[in-house]
Amino acid sequence: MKTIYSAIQPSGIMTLGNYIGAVNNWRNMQNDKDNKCIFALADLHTITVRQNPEEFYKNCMSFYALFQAVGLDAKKSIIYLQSHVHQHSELAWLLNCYTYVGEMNRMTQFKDKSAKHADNINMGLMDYPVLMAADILLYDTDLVPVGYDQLQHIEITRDIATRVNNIYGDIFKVPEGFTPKIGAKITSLQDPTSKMSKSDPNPNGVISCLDPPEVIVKKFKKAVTDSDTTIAYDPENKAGISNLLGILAVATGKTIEQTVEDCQGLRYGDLKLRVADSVIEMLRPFQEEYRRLIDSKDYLMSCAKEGAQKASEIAEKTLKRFKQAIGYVVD
Ligand code: AQP
Repeated sequence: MKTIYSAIQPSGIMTLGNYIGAVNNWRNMQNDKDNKCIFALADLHTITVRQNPEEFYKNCMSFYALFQAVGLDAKKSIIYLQSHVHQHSELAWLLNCYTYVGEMNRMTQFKDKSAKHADNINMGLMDYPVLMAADILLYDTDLVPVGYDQLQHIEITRDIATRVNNIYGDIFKVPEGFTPKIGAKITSLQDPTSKMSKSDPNPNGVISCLDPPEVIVKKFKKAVTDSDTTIAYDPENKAGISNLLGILAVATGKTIEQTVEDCQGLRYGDLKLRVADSVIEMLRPFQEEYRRLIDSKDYLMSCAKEGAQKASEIAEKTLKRFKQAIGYVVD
């Protein structure tokens, strides 16, 4: 049995990038009976960027409903809010003492986010990967499904775990990262060289999973492509078209090769409409289920509470093991 762990920040509305690069794969992994899956809302990570309290609360509830709407099932997987399981913060503190400032300074996301939020380069922003290492290591995780952007954080998690194990013996399982074949980097529709992000200030670059069909069509119609007319998958030289083909492949469940073949002879404008229609179809059942769930606050809260209890039982065992090894007086 493999333990799969992943998390997502409720830092806005779930994007098509999060859907394709993360939660859609999580659901597939959950449905493999050889996997034990644990999925979290990384709400402690989210405040590394300042949040408006009302919006933050709404986003947390919305993301928890989105998890269920996508098919993550509280009966099959553990699904919880990170802030409900105090062991994450405690292990992050301990791991801080086994992590070097130089390592954190080199993290690409820290550099990017420091540039984006120059007025709020807080310690949490720098410490983000250590909290992420704590998330993963608490559950003796084998595999962490992530997009390309998070692979560096998996590497540092492995480094920290190995460092601790070299000092104290077998404390942590050293996890592997896992990226999907297609969709590990869905890019902005307005800047196809950068990742589609929840916090992108340009709304036309981002498809929100809750966008209504007419908005999805409008955004795809405006997608930046190139001045060529050939339909080919070549992320380096034809980033915009390749992004559209990747999205279409996932939305239709076909391979990239098959998708490219199917689209030969289409004009760019027609390709954009085809992608929009497929995305609308892919998201339709998910959006309907979301609308059904979002008003069932008591139900969502009871699932979240149950998830946190299950997570906490596992997390406590790992934390205790590590504290004992360090020499803490543990009851
Ligand atoms: N564009 C993307 N393509 C593929 N995968 C993506 N992921 C995020 N964007 C894309 C994957 O989604 C998971 C959760 O990400 P996150 O919300 O925890 O953090 P993030 O990567 O910082 O996401 P955003 O949308 O860019 O958030 P903001 O704008 O708040 O920083 C991860 O597995 C990630 O790889």
